[in-house]
Amino acid sequence: MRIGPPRLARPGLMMIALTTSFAIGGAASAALQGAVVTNHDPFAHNVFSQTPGMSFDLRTQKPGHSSEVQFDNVGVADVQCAIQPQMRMRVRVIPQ
Ligand SMILES: [Cu+2]
Repeated sequence: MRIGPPRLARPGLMMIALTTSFAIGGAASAALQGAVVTNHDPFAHNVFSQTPGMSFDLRTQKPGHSSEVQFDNVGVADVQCAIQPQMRMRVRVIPQ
């Protein structure tokens, strides 16, 4: 798993917006290439996954900040926020 600042959006790159919709649990699909996670809330988030083979930790993301996660494996990652544990979602990583 590689994490870094987002580069230019490109085809196959999933955009995940952190908003209250994340809080009710949801699912998203990301191409194997990865996803850009942007915090659209007025407070911080810390999104992570401990799913084996797909784990990552974006650490504290302030409002308006974006990070890119690049996945090395296909599968389903259980994603959660360390600051608001009720925020959960699943990201299905598919071959591009
Ligand atoms: Cu959060």
